[in-house]
Amino acid sequence: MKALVLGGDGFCGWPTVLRLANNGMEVCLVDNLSRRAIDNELGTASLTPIKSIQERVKVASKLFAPITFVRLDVAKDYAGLEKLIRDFGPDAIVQFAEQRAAPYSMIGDEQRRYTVDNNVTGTHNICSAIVNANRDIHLVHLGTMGVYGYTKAFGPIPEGYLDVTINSTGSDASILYPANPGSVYHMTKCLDQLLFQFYNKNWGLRVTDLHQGIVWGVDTVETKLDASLVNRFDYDGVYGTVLNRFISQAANGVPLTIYGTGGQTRAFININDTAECVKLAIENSDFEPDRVRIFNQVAETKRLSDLAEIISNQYGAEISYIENPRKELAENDLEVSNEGLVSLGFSPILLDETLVDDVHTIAAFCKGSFDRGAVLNSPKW
Ligand code: NAD
Ligand code: USQ
Repeated sequence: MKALVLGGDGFCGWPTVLRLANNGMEVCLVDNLSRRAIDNELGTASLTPIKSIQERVKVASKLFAPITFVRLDVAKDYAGLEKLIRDFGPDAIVQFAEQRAAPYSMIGDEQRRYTVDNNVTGTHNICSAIVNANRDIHLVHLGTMGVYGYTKAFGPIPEGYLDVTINSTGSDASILYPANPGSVYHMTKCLDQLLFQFYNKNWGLRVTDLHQGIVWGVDTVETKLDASLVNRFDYDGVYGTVLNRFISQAANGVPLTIYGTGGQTRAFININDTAECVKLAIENSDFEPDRVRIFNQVAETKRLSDLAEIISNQYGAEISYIENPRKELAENDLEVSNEGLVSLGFSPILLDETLVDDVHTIAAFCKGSFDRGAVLNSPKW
């Protein structure tokens, strides 16, 4: 099988490229390296010493199968994208190439507009290019659990669609779960969903939208095989996600930064499982595209105060409660179905002390790169 991985230089994309190549797929990695440029703009960097994309691809191609790299902006170079799809002829396209930090998207008007332009136009360009080049291509998109929102909810969160009964007529319907984004970034993922609904309805586009939870961890089976393959590890207040932040804070003697009460409950997934679930989605491309296939890509849910407690108990770290820079509920419940991916063979890795310990070891090993000034640099909204 041939897979075109867009955004393949990023935190989730790189380990996925390696997983697909390690499983016999021919992979073409596309990236415009904007994430590395944003590191420079923010004055932050991955805690781990990531190699250039050229070095990464060279080493991975020797270890697995040849991987090609194309530097291309999915949002700005439509002609290049369509030509690449025609020339490479992928069976599947994986879309990771979006600006993915909620805090970044809320810094100011420049970042709000960039996030919308980059994410929505990029995703639309891909749909449009598939229609022109080959409608049999399976598009696998990395979406987010944040499209559902974190309210008191209508009960357990189903996989994308909500079964309802219309009061006025008594008739039943299955509707796209009402979108309820908490940031401009999350809003772009809600808009992506509408693009997929239309392209599926009009052209029968075969789309799998993976509503992923917060990813944690750094190494995967493949990245461990050579130091040049090391994955990026964000820990700053803009791109660092909560569990990786807590672990790196514990490794560097910084109190764990709980925003607000810590009563927020979120869904989590380990980085190994991100790669595995995308592989499963591609390997199971043969479904009836009568509607967009939506899976919740999550392993488990955790309340943030419980998460901090686990890390604190394990490493003796202090916990500090900080005024929440975000507009979100002080507490929410979250029950999520992940039965779609489980039915394809997904066996979730659960938060486990040995795995957390591995990440902690890496974070401690990279101590020299930890910048305390980057811990509390989140914008407020
Ligand atoms: P990342 O920022 O590390 O990687 C994204 C990659 O896409 C970067 O290498 C960037 O340079 C590239 N990119 C961005 N815009 C591009 C464009 N227009 N053209 C070409 N390349 C472009 O982010 P990540 O953590 O790997 O996330 C990947 C995807 O997974 C995102 O869409 C994100 O919304 C989703 N996701 C991530 C998480 C998480 O916890 N990291 C959780 C849920 C969903
Ligand atoms: N939080 C803290 N302390 C911190 C950092 C965050 O308490 O130091 C809290 C936040 O207030 C929030 C929760 O932790 O309640 C999650 O924050 P996060 O930064 O880990 O995650 P989020 O902003 O939601 O975004 C991340 C990814 C995004 C993805 C999303 C999945 O950056 O790409 O879409 O997780 S989800 O959250 O399920 O929507």
